[in-house]
Amino acid sequence: MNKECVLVVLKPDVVAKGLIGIILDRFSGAGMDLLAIKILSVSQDLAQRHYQHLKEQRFYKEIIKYLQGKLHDGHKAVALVYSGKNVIQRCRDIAGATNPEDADPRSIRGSMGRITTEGVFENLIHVSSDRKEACREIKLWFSPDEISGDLFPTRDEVLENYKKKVWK
Ligand code: IDP
Ligand code: MG
Repeated sequence: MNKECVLVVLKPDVVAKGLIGIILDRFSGAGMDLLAIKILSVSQDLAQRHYQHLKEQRFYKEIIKYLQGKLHDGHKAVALVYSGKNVIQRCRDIAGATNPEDADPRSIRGSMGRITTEGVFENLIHVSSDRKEACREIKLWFSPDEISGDLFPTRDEVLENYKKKVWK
């Protein structure tokens, strides 16, 4: 299979529990290229757009809160882009099944995830499901200048009256 890319998000429970290092270690040993990484507060708009296809699910409201850090003291999330051969399936294998109780016990979700008493799958990480979703999600979470290399085509846009924070 050709080279592909994937969005991985460490959800706010990872940051709250101090597990960033141990989880990134599972990926860094797997020989993939890290193209982008950032820590961010996930807005409601980003969370809703990310999970737009799950709008009808009974757990939708909870996962929107979960991704925003509202279940974990407002903690941030960490977003990453990896590229490599067959990287989507490899990252999904490292993550494990959606339900932490069904996940391989050696996977991230199987070894560190939990189901809350409210029924939320606190499964620690998001991994894109296929190439199309990976492309949509990477463009949603990152701007072109946050990613090293030319992953997708870009165009130049001149913005007038554009307000931006700069260093004092
Ligand atoms: P995935 O993250 O393994 O791709 P999706 O079906 O895309 O799974 O669901 C997105 C997220 O919604 C999951 O990671 C999990 O946090 C949550 N979720 C999925 N199914 C359930 C469920 O049956 N109960 C509670 N939460 C769920
Ligand atoms: Mg999914």
